[in-house]
Amino acid sequence: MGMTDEERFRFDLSGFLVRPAMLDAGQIAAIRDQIHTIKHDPQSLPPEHRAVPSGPSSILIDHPAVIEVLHEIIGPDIRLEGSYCVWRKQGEAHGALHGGGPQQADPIFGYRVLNGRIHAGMVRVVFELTEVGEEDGGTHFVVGSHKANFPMHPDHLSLEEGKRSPFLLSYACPAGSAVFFTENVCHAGPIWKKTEPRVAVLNAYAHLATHWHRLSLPPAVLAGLPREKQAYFRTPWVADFRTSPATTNTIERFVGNNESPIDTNHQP
Ligand SMILES: O=C(O)CCC(=O)C(=O)O
Ligand SMILES: [Fe+2]
Repeated sequence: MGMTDEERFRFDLSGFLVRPAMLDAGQIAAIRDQIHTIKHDPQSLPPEHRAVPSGPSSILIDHPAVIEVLHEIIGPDIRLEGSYCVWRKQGEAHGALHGGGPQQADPIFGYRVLNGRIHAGMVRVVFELTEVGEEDGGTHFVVGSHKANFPMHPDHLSLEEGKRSPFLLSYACPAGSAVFFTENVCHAGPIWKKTEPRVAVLNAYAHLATHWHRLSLPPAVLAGLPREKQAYFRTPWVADFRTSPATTNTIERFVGNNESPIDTNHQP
């Protein structure tokens, strides 16, 4: 169980890792269907299914082969900060290269390895629901930049053919694969080149004690999730010293009580 030595080596060296073919054909089809409806006819869905990660896509929240990697690269206590999906047509893009370099010092994004353990800040997991070829325009990474000590050099920030950094790499994978990357690696969602749209769910996980994205999940979607999946959206704290011994913010504790996953003090 857990990451293989090769996966750990690869993720540490490059800043990203692909676990191929983690979903079966039925799961892929159901999530693709949901995303198609979210993007083209959301009103036909019940309110609790109008955004990911709900309904068919809720299996992605706590997929065991994803969680085991996140526990090794973030730590045993994690939250899901945000989730979105794309139905990216040929010619569309997410945008330019971003991240990398001095962000390394930031506690939210920083990437450290100490005592034989990886401590990554925010980690994005892309579930590819379309087959992706190396040249198709999947997510691209300036490998190693998650550990860079100097600002990203402009010579390495182009997505233009012929001007790309030799360190800019992507991946090929079948539909149903998970792509993990530290948000500290310089990355981009370049122009999608394939005629078949890129369909994907992108989840951002972080340490239980940190909080970057303000929760944007519609309340009906959150309310519609089973308690053990809502637990991944629990409020960001680790220990409550009002009790003795201190209470820890575990998934088991959350599942066993009625607490809202939303910090009601901070709602607009
Ligand atoms: O669309 C992509 O491939 C990359 C998305 C991205 O940059 C992100 O979600 O942080
Ligand atoms: Fe990004």
